[in-house]
Amino acid sequence: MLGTTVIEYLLVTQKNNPMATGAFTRLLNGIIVAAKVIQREVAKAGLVDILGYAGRQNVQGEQVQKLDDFANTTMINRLQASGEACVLASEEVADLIEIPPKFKKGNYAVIFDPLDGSSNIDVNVSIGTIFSIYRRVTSGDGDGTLEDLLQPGYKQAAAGYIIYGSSTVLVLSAGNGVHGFTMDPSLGEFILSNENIQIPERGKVFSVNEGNYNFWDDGARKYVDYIKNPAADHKRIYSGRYIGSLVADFHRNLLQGGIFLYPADHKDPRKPKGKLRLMCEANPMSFIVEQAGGAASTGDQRILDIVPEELHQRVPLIIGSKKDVETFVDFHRGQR
Ligand code: AHM
Ligand code: MG
Repeated sequence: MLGTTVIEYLLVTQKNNPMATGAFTRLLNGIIVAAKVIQREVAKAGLVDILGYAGRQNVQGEQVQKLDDFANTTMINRLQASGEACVLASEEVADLIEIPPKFKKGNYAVIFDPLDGSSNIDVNVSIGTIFSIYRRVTSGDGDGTLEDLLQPGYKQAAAGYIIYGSSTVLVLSAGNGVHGFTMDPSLGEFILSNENIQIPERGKVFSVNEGNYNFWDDGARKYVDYIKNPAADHKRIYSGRYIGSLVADFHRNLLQGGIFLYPADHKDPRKPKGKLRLMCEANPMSFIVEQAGGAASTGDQRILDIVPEELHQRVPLIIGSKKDVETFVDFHRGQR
């Protein structure tokens, strides 16, 4: 029997919401269509040498775009055309992105990372699209502003990601749990596959770039030493699993339990707060993990409480099973 498609699921779950007007579903549909288009191109990525190099012409005489540029343009075009967004922002674009006058402006502000982990494309490792959705806070039905985007993460109306892996999976939360939908390639539809995902309270996996060990603060170093010490009081043997692609590392830990860390390091003085971006990476993942019963922290503060100051600010990210994140925080505060 054919399962429930993501749009059917959204329509059913919103049926009892008196505020539901279909606007959110139309916005989400824009992202879903973009994801299908990006997925199709990702699947062909290895053929780029045959079909043509980025920035050159392919055999049909068309200009070949780099895959991350293509993903960015696709997300922008579909969201602008949805008629439900008032302003957009992307990891790939320095300033906010307006909605052209020919399109209706809606009540949502969306910020996204069109193709996260794109340095992994050439080696066939899973990559993903991450998105974060806010309700507009400026009044009227004109252009949205930075104010609509720079809201703390706990105010997100919804967040999600699409992982282009051995299958393509959409993971979504609109504040009522976390649900996974797997693409059936023969239908081109995302079908409900993981309803109400709950992350285990404690995991057995830690995901971190240990190459940065000598650049971390004491707390992060001591935590990683502790987790690797079989004689420590956790009485577990943790496995190290680091793909180096946030969506892939996060997705595995969400389903199986574990902790992902990108702590602050002093490797690059221009990035004193680690590598990952608050608005388009940390916030959406933190919204999802909390909805699944997990936690996300900088070590000092809950990620979702941070009041953003700029679109592209970076933040240390410690995210995953609740008890594992709590233990990290204890080490970070010098309480262990
Ligand atoms: P990107 O947005 O430039 O692709 O960088 C983000 C990626 C994440 O997917 C991943 O968690 C991280 O960078 C890995 O960084 P590192 O190679 O420093 O371990
Ligand atoms: Mg990214």
